Amino acid sequence: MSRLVVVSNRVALMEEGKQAAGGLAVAILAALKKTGGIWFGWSGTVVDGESQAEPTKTEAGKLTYATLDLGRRDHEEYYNGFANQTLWPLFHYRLGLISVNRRTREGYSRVNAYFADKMEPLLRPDDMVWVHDYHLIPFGDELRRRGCSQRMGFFLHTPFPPPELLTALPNHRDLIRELCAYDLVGFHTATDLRGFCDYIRTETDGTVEQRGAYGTAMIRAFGRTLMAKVFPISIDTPALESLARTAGRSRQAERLRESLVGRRLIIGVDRLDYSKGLPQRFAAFEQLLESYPEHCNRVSFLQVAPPSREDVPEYIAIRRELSEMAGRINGRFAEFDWQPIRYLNRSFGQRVLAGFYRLANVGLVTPLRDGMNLVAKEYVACQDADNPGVLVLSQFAGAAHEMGEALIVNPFDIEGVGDALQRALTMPLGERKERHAALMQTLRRQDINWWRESYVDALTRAPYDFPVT
Ligand code: ADQ
Repeated sequence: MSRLVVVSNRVALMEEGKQAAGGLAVAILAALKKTGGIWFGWSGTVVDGESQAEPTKTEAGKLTYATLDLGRRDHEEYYNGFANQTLWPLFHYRLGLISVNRRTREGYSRVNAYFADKMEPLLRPDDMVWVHDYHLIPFGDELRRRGCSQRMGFFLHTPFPPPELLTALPNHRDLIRELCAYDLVGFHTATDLRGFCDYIRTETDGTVEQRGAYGTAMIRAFGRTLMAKVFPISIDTPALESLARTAGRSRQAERLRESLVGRRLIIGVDRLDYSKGLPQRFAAFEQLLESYPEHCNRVSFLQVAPPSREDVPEYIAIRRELSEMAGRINGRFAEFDWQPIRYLNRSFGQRVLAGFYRLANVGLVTPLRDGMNLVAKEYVACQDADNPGVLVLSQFAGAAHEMGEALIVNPFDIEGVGDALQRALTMPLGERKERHAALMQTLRRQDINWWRESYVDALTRAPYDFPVT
């Protein structure tokens, strides 16, 4: 069995025996523990001056964590700059928010080359390399330039936009050429895969051969052959189901229940990010109270939104906008004993969140564009099957491709989302159970282990040998 080498922008460094932070980290650790290997990437620390000269290695059984501190300039140009102010908005279809400049693109290339320099001596000839996300698109190409011929796969956690949007990026061909250095490129949905294939067809002289009815393509471009395939990421369904059964009785969940004094609860949980559609969501809740005043003083909306990427101006702006909106809507509708929106800029542990999800009658997940959205899946897995809540889900979340039994909404249609909330709050038990059971069937069949195994299996056989699905 080949050793696995995982490369991601951030490494979730875990002490032996401690639980990893998120589902993805757990899945990656499970894969690494099986095959042995390395998890390589940024430590999360920014230092004055140059980036760290040699990686810090931490051994944990068969697994080695290799991390690097980034110098301030590298962090600013690679991470805050090109990754988060150019690629993130571009990949989320937000051309109006992209900032384009040569300095940050050079910084992005420089840091990817630096990572490759530090990774290359750690690689063995029969290793398999699995690179994650938009920060590291050029990483595989940089390794190839250093003579590495190992099997290399890439997985994109964000959407992949259609070529009409992607071509707004100067030198977009360079980025896609770099992406084609991998043997396998994975996407969350068929829409993302189509964006990539359309780009190859329209912007290069490469070819695309669709394999099977859905989800797999053989790409020949830039002198290489690679496989592109859909792997919808998921959650650790059984673990969350069992966690939620007891988490509903945790101290925090009890406090939340008591504070509601019999009122219904709508919940939203997101990183504070403009892709998550939070202003539209607040407006939709306001619309619910306006159009269906019977919910005034009967429903509370809990929105948990820990700040992220606080150095980026657009994130400062959206934080201000949301605080103002929450204040205005609460000022308009609140009673002396009822606050319509409970807006919290903090994060909670998985157990507490699971308890909150279980208490909530409605899970409101309305990104304007999202690669997958794991919160949608977590909310469903945490419900009580005998009395489940209803998921209201944006059609623009990758999760909507697999979760058609949710109430699917257009997040830009504020009145439509308001009506969907009304429908969710008044849905009969029989319909709620039916929808929940159907959603759970998918979540049990395609959980995070299925995702990881499908990817690693495909990478083992990429690019030529893959089954017709
Ligand atoms: P994110 O944009 O971060 O991920 P998401 O898929 O919802 O979005 O994952 C967020 C994770 O963080 C969830 O597991 C959630 O429970 C947790 N989380 C969110 N808010 C929290 C809070 N307040 N406290 C504690 N935990 C919180 C990116 C892409 C997504 C894609 C994932 C995985 O943008 O589209 O689904 O990667 O590929």
